Amino acid sequence: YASALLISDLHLTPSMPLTAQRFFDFCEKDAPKVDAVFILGDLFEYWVGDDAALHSPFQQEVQRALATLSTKVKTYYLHGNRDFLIGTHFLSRTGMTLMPDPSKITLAGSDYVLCHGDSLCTADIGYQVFRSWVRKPWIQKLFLRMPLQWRRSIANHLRSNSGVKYQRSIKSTPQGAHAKTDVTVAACAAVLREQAGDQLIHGHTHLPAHHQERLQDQEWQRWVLSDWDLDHPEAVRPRASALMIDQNGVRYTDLIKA
Ligand code: OKV
Ligand code: MN
Repeated sequence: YASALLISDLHLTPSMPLTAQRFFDFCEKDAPKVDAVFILGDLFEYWVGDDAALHSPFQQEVQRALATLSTKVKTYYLHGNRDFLIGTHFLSRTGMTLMPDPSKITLAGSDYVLCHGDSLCTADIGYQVFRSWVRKPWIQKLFLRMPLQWRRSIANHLRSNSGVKYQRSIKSTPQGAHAKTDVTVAACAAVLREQAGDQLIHGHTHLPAHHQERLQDQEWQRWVLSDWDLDHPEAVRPRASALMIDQNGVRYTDLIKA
């Protein structure tokens, strides 16, 4: 593709209407200007199965926006740590193509390795244990066979527990909340070596920045995507940006000003 927009971590939920509205505008106005759109996970705040979307007017609305967008540009999605249960039904209803995490793609003549980013946070042992369980296919099959109300209730329990843990880790980490939950240099080096790449793009950490990094004789560039939050302007400056890749290279585009 000659031009592409990459986004992640919108964490869409009906309780964040301004963020959702910015996404609908993105689908209508920003995204149709490029050849391909890549959603690198955590499009939704939670996902307990494609069948739940049938009962949610909000998820239906997001589905419709993506389906319309997919008729205009190529749309790709890879799983995040929250919406990893998005399955073939939702994908086919939106017209998005599922990419494995990680994936290497060529954009405007350069190769980029794309992933959500949670698999790179190898210092967060607690999360990696959680991840290794919920990503097991047999565990997912069991979960998806449960009645929808059970799944919602398990999800609500896990979500409220993880909030408590996250608040504690902020208080107990002197060098900042992100020390343990950021990606590690070793994990980035490993995924780039496996994929034979030297340009990495991911989300998840909500720390948008361009990094030039090295480990021994390996050197690479890394771009971190921003999360989206237009619904808490007093707590944190409203933010939403995308990464634009075209013949001019890679750049962040602020979707608040735009
Ligand atoms: C997603 C996270 C909640 C982090 C549960 C098996 C289990 C799937 C699930 C339930 C939760 C996704 C699907 C959600 C991510 C949280 C809290 C913390 C750190 C099982 C398979 F447990 F029954 F075996 N889940 N949901 N978290 O609400 O979207 O990533 S979720
Ligand atoms: Mn994430």
